[in-house]
Parts: sequence; structure tokens; C-alpha cells
Amino acid sequence: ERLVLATRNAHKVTELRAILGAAGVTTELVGADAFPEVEDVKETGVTFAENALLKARALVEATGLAAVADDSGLCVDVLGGAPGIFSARWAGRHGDDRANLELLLAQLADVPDEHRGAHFACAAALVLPDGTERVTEGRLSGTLRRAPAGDGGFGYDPILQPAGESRTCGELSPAEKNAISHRGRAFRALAAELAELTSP
Ligand code: ITT
Repeated sequence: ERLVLATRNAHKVTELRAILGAAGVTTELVGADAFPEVEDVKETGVTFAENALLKARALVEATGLAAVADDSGLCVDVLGGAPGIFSARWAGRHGDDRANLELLLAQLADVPDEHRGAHFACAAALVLPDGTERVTEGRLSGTLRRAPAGDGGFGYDPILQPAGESRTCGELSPAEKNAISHRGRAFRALAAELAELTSP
């Protein structure tokens, strides 16, 4: 049995393979890039959970296989939760991580240290060909630095310092990040559901 990872973000694919593998998922994982004919779904949801479900459903409909999807982002306290679901295109061009991070730092330039709280959020959706759907969520809370540090991870990792940690996510090893990340938490919870739903 194969499971489609319904994402075109290569960083997510790498993290998800490690997280699901460590959680004991033995199903063969196929990236969405194996289905170039499937058009990207419009992320019209207003929550991470809705968008994750939209992405997973589209791949299930197109392939007949079970699929999991990740919708995630950075929620900044003083911005009322923005960029949130718009994190991938905050500066205008989808997936321009560097521009997104620079714009956010500029917007927060006058925000003092005690008000720089933020969290990463991730919704993990599982959709089966029989229509069964499950969503789990995970968070990683911390504070935002004034300048990027570290070149690990992707997106906003170089500016988010997890609570209780002296390094940014960009300075953590992949295993250290996955152990505490929003994505690790959401997908470890989903892996438990996956085992239950797909076991004979
Ligand atoms: P898919 O929709 O194909 O999965 P995407 O990159 O467009 O790929 P999202 O719409 O979920 O995915 O946007 C996620 C954005 O949130 C991502 O581009 C980063 O800017 C940010 N983000 C999510 N998880 C992150 C993480 O672990 N570290 C840093 N930034 C993260």
C-alpha cells in the first residue's frame, strides 16, 4: 500500500519522511511530484486544517491512493496571528522564503523583545480513498529574533527561537527540530491514527 505526501515543498517531504519513518510508518511514501499531471489545488480554506484537507483530497481523487497533507505557517502574536495561512507568500511570491523572512523582520523592527512571541502551526490531514478523513495539529511556540541565525531547515526557521532553547530552529539539527516541531507533533499524532485506520 502506498501513501501520497500531498506537498510540493521539498523541505516538508524530507521532514515528513524522517518523522513518519521514526513513528513506525512502514507504508511506501510517494511525493506529489510523482503525479505532475495533478494541478495544485487552490488553498481557499481559512484555517490550516481546511487547507490541509483540500490538498489531501485533491491527491486522493486524482490517484485513488491514500494521501496526507501539511498546511503550516508562522503565527505572530503582535500581528494577530499573521502571516498564518499566508506564510508561504507573505512578501508576494509563493515560496520566496528569503523575501518573506526579510519583510517580516522589517515589520517587527519596532517591536520590543517582550512582545516578540510567535508560534509555528501545522495541520496534518489524512484522507483515505473510502472518504475517511482525519486532521491533527501541532504547535511550536517561541520568540522571534531580530536577525536570522543558522541555515538549517527552511522558511522562518532562522528567526524562531523555541521556548526554552538558546538556538533558533535554523541552528537545530534536523532530528532536534523534528522532535519538537509543529510538524513533528502533528504527524506523530496522525501516525497513530494511520496505523489504526490502515491495519487489517
Ligand atoms: P505545499 O502547499 O505544497 O505543501 P507550501 O510551502 O506552499 O507547500 P504552505 O502553504 O503550508 O506550504 O506554507 C508553509 C509556509 O509556512 C512555508 O513556506 C514557510 O514559510 C512556513 N513554514 C511552515 N513550516 C515551517 C517550518 O517548519 N519552518 C519554517 N517555516 C515554516
